[in-house]
Amino acid sequence: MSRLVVVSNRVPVPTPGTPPAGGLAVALSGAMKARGGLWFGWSGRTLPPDAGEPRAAELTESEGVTYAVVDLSERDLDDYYAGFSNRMLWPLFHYRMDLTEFTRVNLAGYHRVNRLFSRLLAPQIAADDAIWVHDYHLIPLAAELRSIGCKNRMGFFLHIPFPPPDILTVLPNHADVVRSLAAYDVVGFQTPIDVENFETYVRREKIGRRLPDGRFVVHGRTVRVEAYPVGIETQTFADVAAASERNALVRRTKESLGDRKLIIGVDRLDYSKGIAERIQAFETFLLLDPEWRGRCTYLQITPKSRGEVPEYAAMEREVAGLAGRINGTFSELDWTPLRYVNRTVGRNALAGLYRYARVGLVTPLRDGMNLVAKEFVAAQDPENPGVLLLSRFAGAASELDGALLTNPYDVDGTAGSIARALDMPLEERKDRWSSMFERILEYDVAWWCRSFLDALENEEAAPPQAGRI
Ligand code: ADQ
Repeated sequence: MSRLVVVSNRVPVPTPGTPPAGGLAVALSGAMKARGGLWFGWSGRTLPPDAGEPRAAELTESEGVTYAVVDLSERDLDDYYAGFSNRMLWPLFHYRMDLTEFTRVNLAGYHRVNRLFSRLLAPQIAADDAIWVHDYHLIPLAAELRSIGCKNRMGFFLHIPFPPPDILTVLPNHADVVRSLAAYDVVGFQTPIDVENFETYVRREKIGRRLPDGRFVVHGRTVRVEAYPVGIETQTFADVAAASERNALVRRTKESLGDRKLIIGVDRLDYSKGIAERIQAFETFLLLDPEWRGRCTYLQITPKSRGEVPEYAAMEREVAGLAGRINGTFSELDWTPLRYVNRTVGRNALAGLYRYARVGLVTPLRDGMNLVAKEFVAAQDPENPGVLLLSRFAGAASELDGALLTNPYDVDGTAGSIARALDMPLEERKDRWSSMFERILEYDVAWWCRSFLDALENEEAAPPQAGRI
């Protein structure tokens, strides 16, 4: 088994006193601990304006894994991260052409940082290392590494949707982006729909074909392109949720609710998550089903994110305005329908709140997978499980067949589904929940990590190389 090199925009360098990293980081660092590994990416820090380019990554060791991080300049971050990654690729890949902003300056910054990463990573790579690159910030990395002679096996996983060709081709440099994907040996998407979109693009643009064994030839390179749906640490999360009765925050929240049913939503403040539409659906539900007023409380836990991108500030105002309107309209002296909380909550408390909730609202307008949906299912009490109301446009919908599926653009329909979820009899709740739980127990984050790495391992190794590159 070769050593594993993971590359991602941010690197979860373990530091004493900080809370443990999420499931993905645990799975990836677990794989690296087993075989030796290096995790490379941005440090999260900015370089002082007069510092020039970093000449080497900063290394730290922990439990057999080396963490190599690079500081980036303000300008690089503006162009590569806030600019091309988060104002072009993120909205476009989430079908939001209206929110994209394409500039040559941002695109140049995107390539500049990918090139910088390749130059700083290359000296750390040994000839037989397997390299696994994560997400849309780093699509060109393999091509950059190959351009300086790196012949290692390289895999790429896209955590967000891969859009259909009519949307992808809105990107002026779409041809380059797909050519860059073809520099990898394995490309992983979240769902079969993403693979289908890739296949349609390849066929329409006449740049390759699918082989009988399922792999693709694109621009003359053979690439395995498959769906590897991301999972969570299902059993661990279920255990944490079951033990959460003792958690002080969960206890206090339960007490404050009395015998009202809890409806919960947990998302980063991001326009892809459909938070505004969801709050509107809750408002419609209160209008159409007045008997539920005073008998349920909707808790929306939403930490702010990407404040440096203007669209996020606009959305923050919109959601806060909606939340205020609902509470102004429907609140009683002793009841507030919506608790809107802009903060993160620790894993234990989160697991306990999911478990206590009767309904989980996961209604993104578009989502690569959505781990909250899986966490909600994992956390339920098998004897009295809650109902997952899930957008058909979340990647998770292709796996979680026991959810109540909803179209988040259909506000009235979603309002009706909230009522249906609250009224659902216990037997139906149990049936729906158990099929979902079985699925996520088998296809957990360890399965995801293992199956991607097996595919990468089994791809024909590039011709051997002497020494380091
Ligand atoms: P995200 O868009 O960040 O991930 P998601 O999959 O839902 O979305 O993961 C969010 C994580 O953050 C969950 O583990 C959740 O528990 C946690 N979280 C959210 N709000 C929180 C809060 N208030 N307090 C504490 N924790 C909170 C991207 C893609 C997804 C894909 C993942 C993984 O957009 O589609 O599922 O990567 O591939």
